[in-house]
Formats: sequence, structure tokens, C-alpha cells
Amino acid sequence: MENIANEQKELKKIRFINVKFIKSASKKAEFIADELQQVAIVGRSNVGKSSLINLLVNNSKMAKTSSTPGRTRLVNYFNINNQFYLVDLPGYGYHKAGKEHTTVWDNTMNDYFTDNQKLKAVMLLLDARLKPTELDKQMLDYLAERDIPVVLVLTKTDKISRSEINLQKQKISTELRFNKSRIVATSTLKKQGVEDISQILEEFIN
Ligand SMILES: Nc1nc2c(ncn2[C@@H]2O[C@H](COP(=O)(O)OP(=O)(O)OP(=O)(O)O)[C@@H](O)[C@H]2O)c(=O)[nH]1
Ligand SMILES: [Mg+2]
Repeated sequence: MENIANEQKELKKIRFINVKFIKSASKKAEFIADELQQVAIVGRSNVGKSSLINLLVNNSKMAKTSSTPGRTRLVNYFNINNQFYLVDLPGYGYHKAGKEHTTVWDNTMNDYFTDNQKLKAVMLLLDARLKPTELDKQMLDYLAERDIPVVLVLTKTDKISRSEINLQKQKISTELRFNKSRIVATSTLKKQGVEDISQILEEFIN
């Protein structure tokens, strides 16, 4: 019986097989509003959003990554198996000289999240080594207020030990009052976390 249940789970898991970059949008008029569902990726600048996309789709050149924060300034859409869009959003908390971000969402982000019926889940990325910032908490509250399901993704776990990863999961779960089963540890360097994310996303995409 258990085998059958496991097999069914395997079959339902999200696979990233047929992946296409569709477009970059800079304003509401350019956003995609077709019938496909969407899963968005948000997080502080430089936390590893574009790298995570590349890990998931198994192509290091799909999304542009950079060691310079603030690289992704646009909303980038990737079509996954004609099943849903993976959406790479601009990072927050990037301090450009004379232009400080005091809130998480600029107008583009607000427009993206407002009345987006096709948005089924958001992956909120947190550096596994750091405490969540005020902006991370604002983002989480913002999504909670809109009843948008969130998966917390810890990035760069290759930089800490396994026990530190577990401790961090526990701390974050307590501090943010967040269900531990929705916290995933990832490393793009070690190619870890794809299976867990695939399984969790399956709950939201149908
Ligand atoms: N060691 C390690 N480095 C990582 C990992 N993921 C990302 N990085 C590095 O972190 C830096 C930022 O990665 P990006 O994927 O460009 O980050 P981003 O969140 O898309 O950044 P913005 O587009 O600027 O908001 C790059 O130098 C990556 O190589 C990881 O799992 N392990
Ligand atoms: Mg990026």
C-alpha cells in the first residue's frame, strides 16, 4: 500500500522538463495574464533567486545570475511544461546610492501581486546563514494578508553544516511562526533541494 502511495506521489511531482524563457516585463501592461498558473520567486537582492531557477530547470544559463546585487530589475517569466510560469521577481533591499528601499514592494511588485488570480504560490528565499530581515518579514506579512501560499526556501546551505541547517529551520519556524514542513533547504552549488521543492509545489499547481 505504501509503495502505491509513493508511486502516486512520484507521478504527481512537478518536473521541469520543457522550459522556455518567455519574456521580461517592466510594468503592469507587460505582465502575462493568460490561463497558465504562476509560481513566483521573491527575496532580498543577491539571495540566490536566479540561481535557484537555474537549479530547478537544470540549466545554468536560463536566468542571469550575478555577484552584484540588484541584477534582476524585471519580472521574468519562464514557461514550465506549458503547465505553469515560474516568475523571477526583482530583489528587494538593494541600497543604491541615494535611493534607499524602505519597503519591500515598489509599484511593479504591488501590481504583480494585486488581483493575480493565477498566482498559486510564492517561494520566499532566505539566506540560510542570516536572520530574516525586516523586509523579509514585511514580505511574508504582505503575502499572508493576500492569502498567497508561501514556501520558505533557505539558500546557500553549502556554507553551513547539516546541524546548523536544522537549527536554522527551527529558529525560522519559531520566529516567523511558520510551518516547518514548508521550509526547504537548498544549495545550487551542491544541487540540493530540487526534489523537496518539486514535491511541495505539486500541492499548489494542478
Ligand atoms: N555558495 C553558494 N552561492 C550561491 C548559491 N546560490 C546563489 N549563490 C551566489 O549568490 C550570488 C547571487 O545569486 P543570484 O542568483 O544572482 O541572486 P538573485 O537573488 O537573483 O539576485 P538579484 O537578481 O540581484 O536580486 C551569486 O554570486 C551566486 O553564485 C548557493 O546555493 N551556494
Ligand atoms: Mg536575479
